[in-house]
This record gives sequence, structure tokens and C-alpha cells, in this order.
Amino acid sequence: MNKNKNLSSSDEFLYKLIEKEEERQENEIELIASENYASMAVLEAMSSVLNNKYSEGYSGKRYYGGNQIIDEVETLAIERLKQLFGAEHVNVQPLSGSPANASVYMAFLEPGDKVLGLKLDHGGHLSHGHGVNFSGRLYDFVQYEVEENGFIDMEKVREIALREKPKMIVAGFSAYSRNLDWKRFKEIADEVGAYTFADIAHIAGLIAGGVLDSPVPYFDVISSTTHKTLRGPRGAFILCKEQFAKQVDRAVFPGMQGGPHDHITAAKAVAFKEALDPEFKIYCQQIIKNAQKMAEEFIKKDYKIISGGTDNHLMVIDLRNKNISGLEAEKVLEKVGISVSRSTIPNDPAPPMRPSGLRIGTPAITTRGFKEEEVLFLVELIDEAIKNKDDDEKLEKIKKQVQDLCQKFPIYKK
Ligand code: DSN
Repeated sequence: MNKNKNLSSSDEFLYKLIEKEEERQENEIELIASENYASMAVLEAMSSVLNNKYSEGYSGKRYYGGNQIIDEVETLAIERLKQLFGAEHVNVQPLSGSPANASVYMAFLEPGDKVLGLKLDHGGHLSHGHGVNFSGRLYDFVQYEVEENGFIDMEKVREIALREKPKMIVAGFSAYSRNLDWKRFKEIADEVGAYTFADIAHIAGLIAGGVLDSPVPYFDVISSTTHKTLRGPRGAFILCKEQFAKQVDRAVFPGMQGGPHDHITAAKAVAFKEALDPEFKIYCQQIIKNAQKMAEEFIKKDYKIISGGTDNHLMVIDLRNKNISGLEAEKVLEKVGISVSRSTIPNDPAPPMRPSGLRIGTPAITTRGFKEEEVLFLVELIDEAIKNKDDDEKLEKIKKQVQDLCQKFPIYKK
């Protein structure tokens, strides 16, 4: 896949590292819920000469000359993104998820304002108010949680909202496998006069593909990354109602960021075009079918899935009945060529570096063509690896099976 002939002669060492990583991706199975394989078209746009330009400002109002073509690129990305989500206003400049969220807070809040967000170890995100993150340090976050059954109870969210009267309610997650009730969040926010902010980083593709409900009709503002289920370049965007357009744009630039990354904006435009293709809907349907089959199969093998299943692309497994920590499981699976991320479980008794769970997701394996049959085999391999965590010979055999499976489903080496 790698056609970097200039790089290979100017910096052979780095070129070889990229080649090695390409081999790793081809020969290993990717189950990290936030990762995916961007198309060659997306990768090509990212490595274009658009990298060379500075273009602070917005189309037609830049602080540097020579931006006529960049204006066209950004406008194209904007129009495609609007069409993809049916959004009134969009900003395609945010560099990544956390800066996008920082811009949203800056657009709607003053430091010290009260905000409601899902707790990190209950599936939320650092930027939804964790104490070590800018969000928790700059704003007065109150956190809601999932219940014993692994679901968010909207009545509890309402109780906290009525008691705390936040200025903003954040709905979104990085490790929650159930649908969010956008309409109910909006009703609660209206009761207390709060802004509604949805962080759809994990599920943007599934929403764009029409397989999950969209917050767009209800929410004031929405942020997302572009590289997860949406399968684009690493980056982000913000959608909002027209009435908030000016304050959102001003928060992104000059509030949070300087020059946008125009090569990434171009790659976003490519990814949005791909997501508008009817094929993308079929891909999204398969992501969910694969995740549901996987959860079902893990449950048959006596694994505990938080909330008992999944409505989206991911699941969190509570490993406490399997006599292995999330960290150990991550390491054992790494040995056989399967990438997963350890995860806290709600109210985890173990520390975050050695938590009790694993988070697993199906966007990447679905991109490479896995269907239910391969998913069943994969669960078998994961279970075998966990059971034989101390048997290097057995692990070596599983690694070979992983490689054989990968070779049947090439990513770029088609
Ligand atoms: N790192 C992303 C994830 O894995 O969910 C969130 O920022």
C-alpha cells in the first residue's frame, strides 16, 4: 500500500517503521472500539500539499492571502457534513475531540459554570468533567452514572438536573453500549433551562449511516471526532443550531485554535462523501450485527457484559469472574495479535491502570470484511487466549490462527 518512494530514499529508517506498522495492521486484529481503517482516498488527501497552507479564519474571511482554493475545500467539507447530519450549522476546523469539546464549553459557558456529564468510569470521557482534565478544572462538573444494570436511568439524570440546575447537560460516552434517549435529555434540559451538548465521537458514523438515532433535531450543539465509526482522518467537527453559529465559530477560532489543518479538512470532505454513499449504511448495519453477535457469544461463554448486551459498536466486559484483570487480558491478547483496550467497569474496585474490564468494538474488523462467522471464531480465539494466558505454546498457535484469518481479509493489500 505504501507508495512513499521519496520517504524511502530520504528517511529509510522512518519509512521502514511505517512499513512495519502497515504489516502489523494487516496481520493483527483491531478491536479497539475507537479505531478504524481510513480509505486510501482519505489517506491520500491527508498527505497532500494542502498541508502547506495557513488559513486562520473562515471561507472568504481569512487572515492570510492565497486561500481561494482552501476556501473551496473547506466549503465542500461543510456542505457534505451538513448533508450527512441534516445540521443547520457546522464547523469542520476542530483538530480533535478534546479541543472540539473545549471549544463547545468556551462557546456556551463561563469558567465555574455548572455542567452535568457522565462519569468517566461509568462510560463517559475525560473531557466530560474529570478532575484531571481541563473540563473538570475549569467548570463545575456534576456527574451522573449508570445504574447497577449498566443503563443510564433518565429519571436519576432528571433528579440531579433539578437539584443542581446545570447550565449545560452533556450526553455522550466513550464506553457505553446502549442507546441514548436524546429527546429525554432535551426535555430535562428544558425543565432547568440548560443547554444540550451531545458528544457523538464514538457513534457519529452509526448516526450518519442512519442506524442509530440522531441528536441533531433536539440538541443545541454536537461534537464528534472523524476517525472512529466515521472512518475519516484524525480530527473533529462541531454541529449546532443556526442561532449558536457565531459563538461556536468564534470559540473554535480565535478562541481555541489557530490555523486549521487544511489537508485534514480535505480528508474529512472525502470521508463525508464516503459516508453519504448508500454502501456506508450497509457497513454500519454490519458493525452493529457483529457487535451484537459478539456480545451474545461472549455471554454464552460466561463472560459478563455490562448492561447485558449492546445497541451500538462496542461492549465492556467485566472480567472479574475470569480471574484476569483488564490489563492482563489486554497484554495476553496483544501477544496473539488482537488489540483491545482495558477499561474500568462502573464503580470499579480496581485502579484505572489495572481495571476490571475490557472494551471491545467492531468498527475496524467490519471495515476489513468480518461478518458473524468470523466474529464467532474470534470470540473463540479470545476465550482460548484468556484461558491459556500462561501457556506460550498455545498462545503462539492462536497467533498463527489470527494471522491466517487476517490474510483472508486484507485491509490495504487488496
Ligand atoms: N481515546 C478515545 C477512545 O478510545 O474512546 C476517546 O478519546
